Amino acid sequence: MERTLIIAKPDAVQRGLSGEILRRFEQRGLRLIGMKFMQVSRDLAERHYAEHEGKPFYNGLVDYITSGPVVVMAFEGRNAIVAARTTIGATKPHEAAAGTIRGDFGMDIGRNLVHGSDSPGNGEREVSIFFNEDELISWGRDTEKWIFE
Ligand code: D4T
Repeated sequence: MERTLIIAKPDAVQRGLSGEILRRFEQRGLRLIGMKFMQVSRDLAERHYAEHEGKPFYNGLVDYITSGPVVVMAFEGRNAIVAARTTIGATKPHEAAAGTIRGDFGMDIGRNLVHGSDSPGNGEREVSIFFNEDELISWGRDTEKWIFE
């Protein structure tokens, strides 16, 4: 079982796409275990993007994620990391396949709409920095057997 942190970034919220983004992951079959609308602080952004510190785009990345409210979602499921990343599409939206979120709604790497954890380890780490354990709900989905064999 994997966990992934999904963020509908400030541009997605500003453009009224947070519901569309949630819909795509739900419809894919990922199980929602936590969600909140929040303003990311600089400190939280720096912890989230720690692996990019020192890269030329790091400051822009922190400025972007803190530039307005976001919708943060945690999903759980078998192969959740790869499933979420294929739903999101390539990092550069102008190269992302049509049918992915970035391929359908984005044009610019600095406005790539959505974040998804890139490994099971980062999924656990990121979910735990954005959510307290008591904000996550472990629940049984009645349709589970129609989604996973
Ligand atoms: P996130 O982490 O936002 O889901 O994006 P990706 O997983 O698709 O991409 P990433 O980790 O390689 O990069 C994180 C973030 O940095 C921005 N970025 C990246 C940028 O502005 N310029 C760049 O050259 C790169 C490589 C975009 C996504």
